[in-house]
Amino acid sequence: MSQISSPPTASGPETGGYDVHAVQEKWQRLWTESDPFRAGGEEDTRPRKYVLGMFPYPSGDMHMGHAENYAYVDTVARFWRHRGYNVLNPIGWDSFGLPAENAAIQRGADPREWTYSNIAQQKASLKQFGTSYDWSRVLHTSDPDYYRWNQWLFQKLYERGLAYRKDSPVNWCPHDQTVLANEQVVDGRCERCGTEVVKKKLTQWYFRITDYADRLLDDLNQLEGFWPQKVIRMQRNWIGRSIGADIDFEIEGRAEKVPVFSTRPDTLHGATFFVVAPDSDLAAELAAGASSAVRVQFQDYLERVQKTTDIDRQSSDRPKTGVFLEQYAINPINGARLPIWAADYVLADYGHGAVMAVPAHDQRDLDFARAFDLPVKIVVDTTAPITGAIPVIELDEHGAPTDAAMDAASLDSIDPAVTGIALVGEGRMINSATLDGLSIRNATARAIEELEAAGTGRASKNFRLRDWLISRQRFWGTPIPMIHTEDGRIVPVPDEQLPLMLPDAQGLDLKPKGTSPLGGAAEWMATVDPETGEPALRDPDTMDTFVDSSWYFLRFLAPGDATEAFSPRMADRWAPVDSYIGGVEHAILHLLYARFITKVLYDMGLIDFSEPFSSLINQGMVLLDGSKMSKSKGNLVEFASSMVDPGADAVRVAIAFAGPVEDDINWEDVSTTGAQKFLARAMRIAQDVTSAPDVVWAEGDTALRRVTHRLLADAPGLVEHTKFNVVIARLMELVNATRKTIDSGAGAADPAVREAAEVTAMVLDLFAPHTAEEMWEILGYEPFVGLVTWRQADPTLLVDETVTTVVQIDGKVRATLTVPARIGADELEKLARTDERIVRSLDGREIVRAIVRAPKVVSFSTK
Ligand code: ANZ
Repeated sequence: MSQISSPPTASGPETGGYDVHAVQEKWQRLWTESDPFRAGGEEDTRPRKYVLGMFPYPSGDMHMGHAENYAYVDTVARFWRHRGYNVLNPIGWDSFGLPAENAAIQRGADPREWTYSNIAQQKASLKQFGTSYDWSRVLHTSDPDYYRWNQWLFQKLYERGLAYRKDSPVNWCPHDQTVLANEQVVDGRCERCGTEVVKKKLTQWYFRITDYADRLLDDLNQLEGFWPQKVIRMQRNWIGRSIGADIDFEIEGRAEKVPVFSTRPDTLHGATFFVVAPDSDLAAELAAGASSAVRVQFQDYLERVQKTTDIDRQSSDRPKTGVFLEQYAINPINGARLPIWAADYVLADYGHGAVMAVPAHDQRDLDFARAFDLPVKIVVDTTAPITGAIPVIELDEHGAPTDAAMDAASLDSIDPAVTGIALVGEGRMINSATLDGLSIRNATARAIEELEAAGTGRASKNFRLRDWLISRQRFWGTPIPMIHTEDGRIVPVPDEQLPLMLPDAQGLDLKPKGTSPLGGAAEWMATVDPETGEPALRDPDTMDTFVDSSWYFLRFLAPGDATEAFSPRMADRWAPVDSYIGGVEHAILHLLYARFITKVLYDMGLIDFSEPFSSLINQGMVLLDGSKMSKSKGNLVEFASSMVDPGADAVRVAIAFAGPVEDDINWEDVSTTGAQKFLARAMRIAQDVTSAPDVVWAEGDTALRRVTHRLLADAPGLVEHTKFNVVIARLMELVNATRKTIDSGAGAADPAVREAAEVTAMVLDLFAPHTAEEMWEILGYEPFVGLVTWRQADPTLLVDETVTTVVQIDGKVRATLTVPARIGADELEKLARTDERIVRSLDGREIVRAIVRAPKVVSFSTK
């Protein structure tokens, strides 16, 4: 028996003399020296798996939330290696972006130095954690040889008409002094700093992601079952496809018609007023034609609206506000004159920024109508859905039902004007001329037909998804590779001049001020028009870092490649990513952008798949004091320091054991002490084994062998379903069973003990690789256990030893028997017939038929 002779270390007596830090150091050194986890090259014929964790920001404050992510990624990567796959598991840094830049400004440092020193620190922590990355493929998005290809991508999108510039109201963070994408506005506030976001009109670069809206939505079907349902639902909602019609309204005294988008063209006869977004061009034009009092009122209102977030504007519990613009729209279907209002519940950048208001059947319109005493006209009888009489309602001069009519009709009890509740349910059309009597669905189709025939409308669809605003007025990002010529053209920087590198940050004022700091780099800004040679200016903006992360998984396939962004041949070999692992906070933005760019690359013929991530795992958050760990909240356990005392393996085991992957973990509840004890127990088992290595597997059917082989058989399914906590519980069970066998008669020489110890080491490698490697060596093998192929479970050891048999007489259960699982039918029938309870129940009756389904059921029929 080999025993560690050194005295217990600082880790405490519970570790039983297992010097975790020495073991950790040793294996990290050996891994660095022999690089065993590098992905196999072209000669490698094993099947391939691409396992990827969402790459980190080098913001300098990695905490247990990060640790959790890297632990899980490593478990998955190690698992597939054991399963005989050639695994690609790379790591890189998403190293451009606001957090690094803001931190750099606060500390008066160069964002470059600050970023790269954080990367070095994070790299060291990840190595300390025992992660099995392919370290030969590290990339940083802030390296010119990476962002050069962002510039290439931008120009490819530009060539395809998918990158364009537009003047538009954008979300503006007054604190960070930068534009934010819709996705970066959370509850009306800047995702980064929490400042309330305002609207500002600016000329910006956009990617035309809306061209891909249908495909981004439809292709989610392919991901069903492979991505978390919640993420698929969030993506669907975000894209938000609405089917309906565009309907053209004439406006009195105005030449051009105004289209509105409606999902309910069937309710066209129920429109009683017309609403425009106060911040739309149309509203300004209409207000200009109103009386001076209204013009002043409108201007006041507009100023207030501009300070209100879209979220607040759409919230239903806010009182409705608006201004009557003293103008009228004409309903194309019946010529009704509809007063035009400006109201903030209509948004300028959805649909056409104007709506036909149908208060009887739309809650927002009803709230507004009730606030300003506008008529409500019911056009769907929801009391008589599909069958029943169709009441005809008498209308007053405003087109609203008369009181008498309302009293007479069965609708009076649910009149929205009285109840305040819009009628949104199924029903039959009324008060709608040619549509009367139709169901909503048929009326919708008929209304669209009529509008199309009259040339005043057409079927259409709308998306909630907006084009992707990609320009940022910040320094630390990819310079946009475009040139603004003196005569107003915008042309790409010639390819041979790429990468267009960032200038030195020295001497530049990086503080946010609404224009890009690059604009202040006079020398850098000055260039020439590539066509005429005349002086020209560079574009001073940089790209949103979501551009960087939209395709990085392809760059890992050949990160040093100086001739192309990625190798289509390598993409063919490795991509798409088989298993993508990261936080649910990226459920919308990052995943949507990566899906979009993947589809563009597919359309360019560069790749033959159109979804980047075949399966997605979202881990839960790590909480401390009830909320997500974060530096600003001061509830942080630092990644690096968490490992100092218990060692990396104990932290990893404690995390994986804390609960299901997708659940949040309360760090207060996580015990590294328990994990330390468990690892020390496992280690002691390896030390206690006395039989020689490489003996054939143990033989016979023993309790210990059953536990060992159950683990071998079950762990793959458990890992694939990310039930890591269950695997650890099963490992603990195995370690305990082994200890019991060692301490009992058979003792440490029992081959079943060696077998159990070897399986423990191999499975433990998924969570505690240093301990596992050390055990493997103690058991007499060459490194690395990380490369050992999964052993096959012996099927004869997997069947339950006993099972329960149900015995029925004439369909009624009369007894249950505990029988050997492999019992034969004849033997089982004999047991059942002679069972005391059965004999008693039969009470002398004759059995005419016996059906035996061994080992579960015996069924007797009597006369
Ligand atoms: C008339 C109508 C009657 C409507 C009815 C609904 C119910 P989703 O489903 O979100 O696409 N709408 C159109 N443009 C708008 C804008 N810029 N701001 C606010 N609301 C706008 O919603 C589409 C519906 O929202 C459209 O259908 C329109 O109101 C309104 F019984 O038209 B509907």
